[in-house]
Amino acid sequence: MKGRLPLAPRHDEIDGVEARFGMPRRQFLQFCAGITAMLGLAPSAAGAVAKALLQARRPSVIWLHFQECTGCTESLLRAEHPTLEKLILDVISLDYHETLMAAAGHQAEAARRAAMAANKGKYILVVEGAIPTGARGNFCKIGGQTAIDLIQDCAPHAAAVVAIGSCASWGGMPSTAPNPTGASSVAEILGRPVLNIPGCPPNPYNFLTTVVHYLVLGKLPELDDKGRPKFAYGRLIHENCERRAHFDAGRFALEFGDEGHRLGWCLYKLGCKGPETYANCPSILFGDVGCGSWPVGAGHPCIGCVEKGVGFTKPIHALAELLTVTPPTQFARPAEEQGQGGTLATVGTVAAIGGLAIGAGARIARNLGKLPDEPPPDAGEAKR
Ligand code: FSX
Ligand code: SF4
Ligand code: F3S
Repeated sequence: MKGRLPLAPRHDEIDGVEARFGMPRRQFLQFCAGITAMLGLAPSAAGAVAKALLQARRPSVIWLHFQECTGCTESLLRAEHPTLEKLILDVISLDYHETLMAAAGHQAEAARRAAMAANKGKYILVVEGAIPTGARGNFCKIGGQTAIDLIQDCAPHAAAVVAIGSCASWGGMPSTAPNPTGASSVAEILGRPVLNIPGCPPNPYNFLTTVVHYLVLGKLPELDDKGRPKFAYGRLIHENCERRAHFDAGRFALEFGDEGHRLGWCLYKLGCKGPETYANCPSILFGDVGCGSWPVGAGHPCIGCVEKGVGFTKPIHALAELLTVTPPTQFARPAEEQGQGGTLATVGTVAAIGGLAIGAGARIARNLGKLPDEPPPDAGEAKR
């Protein structure tokens, strides 16, 4: 089905949806409409999304760890809905992950080889962490193989290679000057582009939405010239920031704790790298705790952790390059309550992944119920 949307499901295919996903058929179709919007598809593609989710392929995923802090995995584990466990059980088959698997030593290595052999050409290879190239790669060895050898073993037979986190995407923190280990990105080791999901750590929903795109459309999302999904890294943080109106009005915090800082003014003069960093942090937020849960929202300048040449490269309090000075035509609201546990966007992703996930049904339905063309929530919903 690569590149082509499947047809909408037949009535009899949807009939079992309540038993399978624990939600009425109408809610399921609402979920699919939300997912379709998240993926940037035309509303008419919602039927195709429904069909793809019902078919529920579970691609094998092999997840390698190298030079990093395991924050990428931790951020997925802290994604409240769905939890990584649900992601594993419902949508992907996580066949090798050193942090999470029970197996160890030779058993673990055997599990990786078995998964690769059984899913040759079909598995998704996810790499977390940079790859040390100094000392002939000997700074990082797992099961007797260097990180370089492991990547070169696993990548050729993968359907897709995903570099998760800034370390794997472009070297990240381990590559900070003077980069004593020669920390390099996955793309540099393979000598070809891969799909990058940078961030230190990356927002878990950007990974989850990428997986959903792959499941629904049978291909990876459209990428920018740095290999990043455009749905997540297509706009400057500065264009979506809730403090942008202060920037344009010339109202800046000049010191941590000064009046401007306490009043929530722009952090540009404290070194905020939002004007030269492309990411959706202000839109999808972190940790599912609602309004303000992103670095700038918490009062700290963005350090450009996702952006090669900015994060871990420029001094944190150096002024950012202004890639655009044109004010946006619409400003983000200075503060926006996001409801209990996530934006509509994140909820759309939740629907996509775990449609599926126990307990997500009511929450997603409630949020989709806020769409303008939906009927008002019933009394039971309104009380929640
Ligand atoms: Fe850590 Fe991942 Fe940063 Fe790197 O995230 S959060 S050091 S991007 O590879 O574990
Ligand atoms: Fe927001 Fe930073 Fe831009 Fe100021 S400089 S508007 S704090 S992104
Ligand atoms: Fe990183 Fe800046 Fe987003 S520091 S998490 S890119 S706001």
